[in-house]
Amino acid sequence: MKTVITFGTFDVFHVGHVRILERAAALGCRLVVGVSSDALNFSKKQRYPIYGEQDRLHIISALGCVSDVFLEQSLELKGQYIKQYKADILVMGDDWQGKFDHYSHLCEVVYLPRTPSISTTEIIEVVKDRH
Ligand code: C2G
Repeated sequence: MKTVITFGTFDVFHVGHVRILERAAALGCRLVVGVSSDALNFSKKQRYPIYGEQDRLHIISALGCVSDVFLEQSLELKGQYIKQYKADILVMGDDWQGKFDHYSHLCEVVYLPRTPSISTTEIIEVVKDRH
């Protein structure tokens, strides 16, 4: 009866995103997803996502493997979100390997391998090159 939590921007939703969500969901019985807000993205990457936060929330909440979604307003609030949603496991892709180990006093922290050869940044570059 474990609750799993994960975080991400999930901009220009692709198969790498769906695969990590499916694998995260398989670790428990309930998957909660924190979707990074537009403002959080701007502060991290100095650009806004292609899809706005309401559309990204809508896409993630429509997935069968996802039980609950919320907007992640700050990277520093992860501990609070873990407690609020009573998460037993925090899942992130291994591009974040080691970065969230300090939450291991609150829940188990698991890094899953990223799906190779696909990323939002590469998709944006391919689309740009075609124009
Ligand atoms: N991912 C993956 N395989 C890919 C691309 C992404 O498994 N080919 C995973 C990432 O490792 C991450 C999740 O999909 O766990 C979401 O990826 P991003 O949208 O790029 O998330 P990011 O901007 O890194 O935001 O609080 C942390 C941030 O919100 C994470």
